[in-house]
Amino acid sequence: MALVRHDTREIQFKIVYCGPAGGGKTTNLSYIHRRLDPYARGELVSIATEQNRTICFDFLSVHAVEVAGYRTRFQLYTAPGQESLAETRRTVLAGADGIVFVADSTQEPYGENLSAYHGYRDSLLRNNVPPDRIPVVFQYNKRDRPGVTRPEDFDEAFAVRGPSFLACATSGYQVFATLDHLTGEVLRKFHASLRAPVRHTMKVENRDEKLVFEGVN
Ligand SMILES: Nc1nc2c(ncn2[C@@H]2O[C@H](COP(=O)(O)OP(=O)(O)OP(=O)(O)O)[C@@H](O)[C@H]2O)c(=O)[nH]1
Ligand SMILES: [Mg+2]
Repeated sequence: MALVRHDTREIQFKIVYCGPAGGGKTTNLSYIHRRLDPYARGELVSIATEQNRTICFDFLSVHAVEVAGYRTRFQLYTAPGQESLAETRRTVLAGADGIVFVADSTQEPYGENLSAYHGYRDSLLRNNVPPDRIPVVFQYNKRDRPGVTRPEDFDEAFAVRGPSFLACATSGYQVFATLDHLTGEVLRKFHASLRAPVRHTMKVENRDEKLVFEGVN
């Protein structure tokens, strides 16, 4: 749920990256952190084991342009993918405004990918949030690997209605495109709730790939 702070004139949105363990959620956030100028983001906080498996969450705050005189900030989290961490996942998902679902293209669609899909939806339900009310974008990651799952098979398994993104998080391919799409959906939903018109585009500038929103009114 968007947090509007009238004292600091700031609107915060929470985005949670979900998906199977080892699918590339942390790698998405690391890339975003690496490519954004420090003025446009905070530090990347990761709570992980020595093997870099997320045991609690990763967190990165990203600044965007003003909306109606308010600064906007996207708080990016990853929820841990490991099966045993369902309770932690539910806590991380509390108050989410949008979901990036990172599927592992080296795995078949109906195994761990599908159980991770049901896992995040169950967690939302247990937080009393109908999963279909929250904007979600699907990213099929690790497309650089051989013998990957066909996108159509993922689309069918997850009953995807909107666009899905074929990505390689290690090189950054489609990482910002995925986030751009979701933040657009989140802002549109927020403005619809205010009943105000909005035109949104997120511009990836030059090679620095700064996160900038344009034309939001
Ligand atoms: N080849 C390839 N490897 C990737 C890609 N994205 C991530 N990886 C690798 O996959 C492994 C797991 O990535 P993570 O980002 O830690 O996965 P995660 O989803 O955060 O996993 P959990 O924290 O356990 O839920 C790492 O060794 C990454 O370098 C990709 O696009 N291509
Ligand atoms: Mg991780």
